[in-house]
Amino acid sequence: MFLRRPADIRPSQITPESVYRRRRELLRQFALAAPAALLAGCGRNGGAAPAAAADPATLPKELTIAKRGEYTTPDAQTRWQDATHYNNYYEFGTDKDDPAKHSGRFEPQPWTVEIAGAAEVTGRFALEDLLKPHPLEERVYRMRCVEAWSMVIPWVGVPLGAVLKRFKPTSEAKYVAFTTVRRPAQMPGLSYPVLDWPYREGLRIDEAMHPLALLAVGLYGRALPNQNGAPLRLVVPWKYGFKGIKSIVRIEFTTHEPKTSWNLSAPGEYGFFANVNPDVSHPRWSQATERRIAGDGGFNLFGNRLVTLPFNGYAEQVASLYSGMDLHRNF
Ligand SMILES: Nc1nc2c(c(=O)[nH]1)N[C@H]1C(S)=C(S)[C@@H](COP(=O)(O)O)O[C@H]1N2
Ligand SMILES: [Mo]
Repeated sequence: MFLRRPADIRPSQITPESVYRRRRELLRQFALAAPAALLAGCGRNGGAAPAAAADPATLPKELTIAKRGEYTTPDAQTRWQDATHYNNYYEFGTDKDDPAKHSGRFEPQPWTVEIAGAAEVTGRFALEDLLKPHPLEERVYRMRCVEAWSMVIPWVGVPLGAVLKRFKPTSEAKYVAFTTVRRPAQMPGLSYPVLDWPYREGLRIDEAMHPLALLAVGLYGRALPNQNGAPLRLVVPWKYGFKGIKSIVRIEFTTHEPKTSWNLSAPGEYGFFANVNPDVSHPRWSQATERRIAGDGGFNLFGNRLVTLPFNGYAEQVASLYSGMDLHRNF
C-alpha cells in the first residue's frame, strides 16, 4: 500500500511555541556569531574542519568486535553518511546537520563516568575500565525518532545490564538516571535554553537490565563520531530516539523516577516511558507511520513510508515489561 508522506515534523512542532520562538531569535544571533566563535576557539582543534565526513582519512578508529549477528534485522541499513549527518544532538544545535558541523571541537577522550546512588560500588571510572570486561558486540537495530523518521543502524557496544550489574545496585535502585556532559566551550548549543541542560534521561531498572538495552561506543564498526554521542551513548531500540542519551558522564541508581529533559520541557508531549507506540499520537502529530531513511535511496525527500510497529517491532521481547500498564496514560 502506498502511503502519502506527511510533511516532516519541524522543530517548531516539537517544542512548545514560546520556546521555539525564543530559540529562533537566538539562532538568528547564533548564525551571525558562529564564524567568530569558531575562530576564537584556538583549542587543539580550533578552526579545524568539522569531523567525520565519509573521507577515510577522517573516520573515527575501527573497533575490535567480538560478537556479531545475534541481534539483527533483514531491513536495509541506513548509510553511514545519513546516520552521521542527520542527527539530533541539541548541544550542538537544533538542525539535523548542526551536530556534524559543530561538534568538531568536542573532545571525547579521556573520558570518565561517575556511578552514583543506590549501589554497593560507586565512584568515578575511566571509560576503558567500565568497558574492559565486556566483549564488544555488533547489533543492528531499527531506530525510531519521535519526529517520525527512522533508521537501521549497526551499533557496537555492550549490554547496559551487564555493565550496571557490576556496581551491585541495591533493592532501593528502582530507576537508572543518565546525564550528558555539559561543556559550553565545546558545545555551542548549550548557550540556548532549548532544553533544561544538562541533557538527562532515565529508565526503570527492569528496562535498563533488559538484554536489548545497549551502551554503544560505535557504529558501522567504528568509534562513535562526536555527533552520534562519542564516546558513550545509550541505545534503547523499542523507545523513541530521545531516550538514547549521548556522551554520558553520570549514571545514578535512584529510588524515584528521575527527571528527564524532554519531559521537563513539555510534559504533555514527552512522557517518561516514550515507548514507540503507533496507537498513541503525539498531541500534535500521528505516530502511526514513519519515514525510513535507509538503503541506496538513503536520505531522499520521499523516503520509504512505513507503518510504525508497537515497541518499534520489539514487542515480542519487551511487551511483558509493561503488562498491566495503561500505555495511553504512561506514554
Ligand atoms: N545529549 C543528547 N542526547 C540525545 C539528543 C540530544 O539532543 N542530546 N537527542 C536524542 C534524539 S531526539 C535522538 S532521535 C537521538 C539521535 O541519535 P543519532 O543522531 O545517533 O541518530 O539522540 C538522542 N540523544
Ligand atoms: Mo528523536
